Amino acid sequence: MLIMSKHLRTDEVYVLKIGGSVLTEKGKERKARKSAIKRISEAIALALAHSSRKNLILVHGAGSYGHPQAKVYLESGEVKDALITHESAKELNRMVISSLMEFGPRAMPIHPLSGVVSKGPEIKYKIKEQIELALKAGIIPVLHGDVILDEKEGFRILSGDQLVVYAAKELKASKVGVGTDVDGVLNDNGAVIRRITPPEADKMSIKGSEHVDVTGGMKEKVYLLARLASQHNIPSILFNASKESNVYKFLTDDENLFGTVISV
Ligand code: IP8
Repeated sequence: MLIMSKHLRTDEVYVLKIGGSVLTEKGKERKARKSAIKRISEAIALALAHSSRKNLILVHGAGSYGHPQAKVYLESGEVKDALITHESAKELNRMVISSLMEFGPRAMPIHPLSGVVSKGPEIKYKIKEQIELALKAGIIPVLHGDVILDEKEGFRILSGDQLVVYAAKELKASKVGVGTDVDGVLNDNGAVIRRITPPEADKMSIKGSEHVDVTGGMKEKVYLLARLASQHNIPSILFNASKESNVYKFLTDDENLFGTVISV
């Protein structure tokens, strides 16, 4: 656990997303995996302490605290259902933050509903300064998949993956990690593809999730991360955050972290 990379630089910005399938039971409604939340918070605390890494932006998915509720909203179009989705996603966010604080790191929420809007095809993010100032103050900003106000349609869904791409781009991240409950992107034989370049990503057929997933699952992740690599030269790694020590490995630049790297 204490082995650190020789190349570690502490001023770089890392963006880490933990998927809702890791933090919650996705087949149920509002069911958290408390032990996973605790394990990941502890891994983050240890990695930050061991590496003196300062700039971590954490994003989490909504899992069973967002997808079933968002599906209800998308079917009903009722404002009430959109707000229930938001409240529910916030509940998971609160659990993540409390758990992090118990292990030491200071963490604060940034709720997309309060700082991101959608206008036509464009998403307008007004959260850059909050993220920057939080990092400057030594606080981990914790963002999450949410509903956001839309100019025409009332609300729309903003995924944690979109937030990852935004934050990585705006804060010039040097590394992005996306932890899910699988070992990486799988090929048709179920084996992990170790590296995907943007042109390869465009040609791939990727299987979807077996649970309710209103934001596109693995396919959308690969698409978004491939664009992050091709347009901004920011590499990412998709790895299994349900496995002990992978989050720690990501944050401490352990070269043995197994997963799918998406890079140019
Ligand atoms: O879990 C989804 O975010 P994701 C957000 O990152 C909602 O895909 C509200 C379903």
